[in-house]
Amino acid sequence: MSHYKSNLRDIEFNLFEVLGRDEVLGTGPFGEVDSDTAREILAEVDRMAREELAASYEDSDRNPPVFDPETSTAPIPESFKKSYQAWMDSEFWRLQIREELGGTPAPSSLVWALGELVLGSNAPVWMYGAGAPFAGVVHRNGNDRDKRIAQIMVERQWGATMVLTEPDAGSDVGAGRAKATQNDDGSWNIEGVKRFITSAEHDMSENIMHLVLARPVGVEGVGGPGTKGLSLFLLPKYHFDHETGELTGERNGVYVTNVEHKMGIKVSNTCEVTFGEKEPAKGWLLGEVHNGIAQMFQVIENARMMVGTKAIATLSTGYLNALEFAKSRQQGADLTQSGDKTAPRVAITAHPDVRRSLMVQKSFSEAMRSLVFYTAAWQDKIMVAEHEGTMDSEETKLAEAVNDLLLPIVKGYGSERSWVLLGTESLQTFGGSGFLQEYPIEQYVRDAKIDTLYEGTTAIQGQDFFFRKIVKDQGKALGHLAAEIQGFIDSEAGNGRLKNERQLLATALDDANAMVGHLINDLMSAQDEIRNIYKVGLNTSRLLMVLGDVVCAWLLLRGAEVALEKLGGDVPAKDKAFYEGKVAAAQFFASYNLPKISSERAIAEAVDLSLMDLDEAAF
Ligand code: ST9
Ligand code: FAD
Repeated sequence: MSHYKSNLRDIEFNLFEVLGRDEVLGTGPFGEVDSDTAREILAEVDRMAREELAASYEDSDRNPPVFDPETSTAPIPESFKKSYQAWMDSEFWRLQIREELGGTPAPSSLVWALGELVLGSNAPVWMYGAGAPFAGVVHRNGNDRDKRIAQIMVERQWGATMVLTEPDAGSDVGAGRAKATQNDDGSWNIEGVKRFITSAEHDMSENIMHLVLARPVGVEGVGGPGTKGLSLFLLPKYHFDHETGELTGERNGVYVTNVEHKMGIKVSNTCEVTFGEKEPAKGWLLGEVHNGIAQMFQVIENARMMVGTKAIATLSTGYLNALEFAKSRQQGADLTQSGDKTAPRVAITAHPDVRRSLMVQKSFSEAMRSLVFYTAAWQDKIMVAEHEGTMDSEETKLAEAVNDLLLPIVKGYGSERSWVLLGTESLQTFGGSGFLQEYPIEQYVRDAKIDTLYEGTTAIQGQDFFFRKIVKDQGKALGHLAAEIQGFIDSEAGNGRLKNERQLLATALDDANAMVGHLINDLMSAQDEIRNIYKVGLNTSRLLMVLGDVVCAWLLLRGAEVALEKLGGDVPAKDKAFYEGKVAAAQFFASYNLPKISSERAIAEAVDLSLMDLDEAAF
């Protein structure tokens, strides 16, 4: 039986009933993927996720790859290879890339819907299979040489990696010391050690292309301190003919020198990579321009979306597993009959606290699914604009800014809420059984923890959210989002049925706006008293979580509005239960979470410098 329980009905509800993706499917850049095709693809990937992709989830955790220092290899277990091959053979990964690279462009919203299914069933399949979208970044930023390399990467289905982190440069990427020296033929030699590099070694493709950040030396005007002094180099594991793609048989001096032993996602090789120790590690400067951090952020933005989607997908399957267990587990009598020792035993779904827990799981997983698809719908706009050549329009700039604003919520809020709830609610629903390896939940908890760490920890997401996405943007994207939420509050949405919830949302939005104002005041006051910036730093993660709650509540309530409209007409019994569930989840989420935001505001406003004044010895 599959560990993975998908929620295709809710995915389709978001895509088609709430976000109206029929409008973009089959049009403009997405001419080849119309709504019917999209539904067929979703159905097939849903099946594949539950069957072939999920099949190796447990085995590849219990029998993970083992690093052999003699050969610098870490072969992937056969069970996982089959899942990976099923995904690659399906060719659906081509929906992520442009036609010049052999792709069939599909809207981002559809891609992340497929992403949810793959990431929820076996996330490393998606990660190992990301060579083609990596090639997309090479193609977009490359010169003619690089564009051909990108084509080869796709044609030959090579793996790819993003190589930023070093032992002393994690969150602080700009502290990286790996250096690049130019050769006479224009290529570069890289020297240094990188740490924690995903997919840097495996035996599922003939070659692996590493996208490496390193600091050029000896060239005037480049290679300065910090992230801006980093350039992006393409380094293959094996050298190849740049025209035909054939491997020359010559090994490049990029070697994996260790594979980490991890808490979760064990089949995803996390590697130490040493450059230029045995033989020169030779690479090429992407696009022949020194613009490494900006180029790498094109990868990072996609990967942050991926991490948030992975976390949320895991919470969703965690919830559905917990729900199935709860329906069949009999324990105790109904609370109304607790005085009667002979009363019949009931399924635990009858107990109020279990119901509360199940609805917490349902409402958060559905809210955050809406968050992913809503964000992706903004990405659809950007793709359409690229196709139409309207990237400079005000509308597109707004779409880019709103997408940027939402990304740290998807990644930071999505991963924090998912990882915590998987432990405190999904696993808890199973009682002691949840602690056992007989059920998938303990692996979910282990596999989801990483989502709050890589691609920028939650602290980094909070800072990115406030300093870059709100302050640097001068509040434009946030203002737009707040106006959309206000419009919903002021509407008659829900025909009286959502009045109370719209009121709760109004108070929460006021509190969130006040918090933003408070942080901005603290930031301004730092111009006179620099230590006041600490007050901002004490509140950025809090602000991220608060805005996450507000946006999620709003998105669930929008879904509830649609569900209520449907319930007003003729609906089949199965759909009736689904729509009633949508309304219940939205109402629960609003009443369970939104009132807490006033307290968060009070806490934020009360923050002072006492914590920063405290001697470290007192901790
Ligand atoms: C990692 C990988 O953890 C984990 C999983 C791997 C799985 C791989 C497979 C799947 C991936 C699939 C991807 C396929 C690709 C598909 C693409 C398809 C389209 N947004 O604020 P400043 C830039 S990897 C955009 O001064 P500091 C910007 O250029 C390791 N750009 O920062 C900016 O210049 P300007 C992940 C941004 O103080 C410049 O950076 N590691 C953004 O110098 C400097 O900005 C991390 O994530 C942004 N949000 O450096 C590190 N932010 O301002 C986390 C910055 O002129 N640490 N830029 O525009 C940070 O993010 C730090 O805040 C820092 C600070 C390093 C940026
Ligand atoms: P540190 O940066 O040392 O952070 C330690 C703690 O301090 C964290 O809680 C952090 O939030 C906090 N902190 C640090 N700086 C600040 C600050 N300025 N303000 C507030 N708090 C701060 N990297 C790659 O380049 N490529 C990969 O493919 C890749 N894959 C990975 C896979 C796995 C399984 C893991 C574990 C890591 C991977 N990484 C990868 C690295 C990952 O991105 C880093 O681990 C992450 O960015 C954090 O860096 P760090 O571990 O050095 O922690």
